[in-house]
Amino acid sequence: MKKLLLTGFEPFLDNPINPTADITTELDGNEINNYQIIGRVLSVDFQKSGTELIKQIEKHDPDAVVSLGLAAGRSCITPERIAINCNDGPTDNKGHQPNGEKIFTGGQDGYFSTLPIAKMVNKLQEEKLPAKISNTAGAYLCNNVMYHALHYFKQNGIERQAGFIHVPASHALAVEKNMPSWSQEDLLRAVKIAIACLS
Ligand code: PCA
Repeated sequence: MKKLLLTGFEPFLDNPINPTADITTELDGNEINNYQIIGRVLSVDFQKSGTELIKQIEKHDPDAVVSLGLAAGRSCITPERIAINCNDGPTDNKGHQPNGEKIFTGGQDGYFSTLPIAKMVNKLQEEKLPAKISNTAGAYLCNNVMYHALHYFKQNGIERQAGFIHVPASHALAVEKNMPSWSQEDLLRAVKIAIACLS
């Protein structure tokens, strides 16, 4: 049995719910596609999130790492193509305001996802779930943890499937915010389909 580290995030900014935390918690301990899932919820904290992820990678030595995050306002499931060496965006949950600084001084500018992102999109569409590849994960914590994982594997000469998938708001989150939303059940189904695409 292979191991998959699946991460989500705690709520942040004006989002009192983060559907990725529930997906991750729900799938923890499940088996999909011959992967034993280790589900963990990460902080939204520029000082901590990346380190939390790397600690879990070092602890479990997973065969694949799939990180999930909320992209409030997006209408599709969006596997991310690239992570960039930059922290920017609004204040995090600890009040830290990034200002375009590098995540790792001397780190390469970007890393491409090593997840089968095209296969994931095709499979989701086949299952009638809207999906498309995203060419930017932004520069906030989602980009930050994606960069951390890919940088870690590259620095250590390890070839692993690793990357990030942004998901839309759940109905529970969107109900007062006038934004596109999915049922939590469909979000969960989409993540299971994406996991089934891992080799
Ligand atoms: N989404 C944010 C950070 C946490 C989350 O779920 C992002 O897109 O960077």
